[in-house]
Amino acid sequence: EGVGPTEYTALKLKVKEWSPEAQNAIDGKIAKDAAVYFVPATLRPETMYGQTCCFVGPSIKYGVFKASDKEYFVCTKRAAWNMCFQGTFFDIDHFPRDQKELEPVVELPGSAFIGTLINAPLSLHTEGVRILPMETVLATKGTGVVTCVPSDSPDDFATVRELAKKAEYYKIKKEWAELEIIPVLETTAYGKLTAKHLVETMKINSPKDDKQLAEAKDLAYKEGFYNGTMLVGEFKGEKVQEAKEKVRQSLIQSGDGFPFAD
Ligand code: A2H
Repeated sequence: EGVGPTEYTALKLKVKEWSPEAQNAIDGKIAKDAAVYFVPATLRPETMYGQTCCFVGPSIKYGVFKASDKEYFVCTKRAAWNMCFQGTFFDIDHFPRDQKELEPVVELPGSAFIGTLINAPLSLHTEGVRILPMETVLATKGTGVVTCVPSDSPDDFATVRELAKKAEYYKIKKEWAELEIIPVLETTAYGKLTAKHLVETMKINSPKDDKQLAEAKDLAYKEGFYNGTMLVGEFKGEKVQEAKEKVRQSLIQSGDGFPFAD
């Protein structure tokens, strides 16, 4: 961050079952044999084994964009525009000259997607995970979609804890926010559930404690990267420093992910 673009890994989370509101809006607008994906951007590809849900900003506007003949992506228009220049949308009918010309087949606020069931690549929750709301998602960063790894991201841990506590208020089923938190990597300082450890010991009470969460995020990132060892997956037993790029390449190779610069 700071100098030059951020090199993210974008992940393709395939829709298995739409929320009723999204289903209504999308009916008849997408070919029956096409797949639709939510595409979160992450800096921690090595943690994707621990995904338990995927966040959207409830009041952020999202588009469903045609990426190729058989594939549509859900993200912000800003991100779709960037993808046009990064070779990701390889089969668009019209190359747009500006963001106005880039037309989604459907446009909806994040709130419409809440409850949608998706398949998260590498996640040990193979039964699928849900789209859930996160108030602190920024429309101006990444793709506007954030995959949730509560074992290693303090923001994600604080958010799922809040969602489970106030499920009714957030209009979600409690169990959607209570999928088991899976240990993905172990660090010397914080053990197997880094985010839980930091949020609890730093007494972070809410996803809106942004100062403390920024500090926790920094600690988690550094400790994970320099002193982390993988507990699961293809690179189990390897140092995070080595596994990080290997998981990224593996995701890109399998077609479950692609590079995304912001
Ligand atoms: B990371 P940076 Cl396990 N709004 O992925 C808010 N947050 C966003 C976002 C947006 N529009 N787009 C991406 N992000 C999150 C995993 C992860 C992440 C872990 C631990 C830390 C972590 C699972 N969530 O991020 O500001 C995404 O969450 C802390 C570095 O560009 C993305 O990586 O540095 C990260 O923020 C990008 O943050």
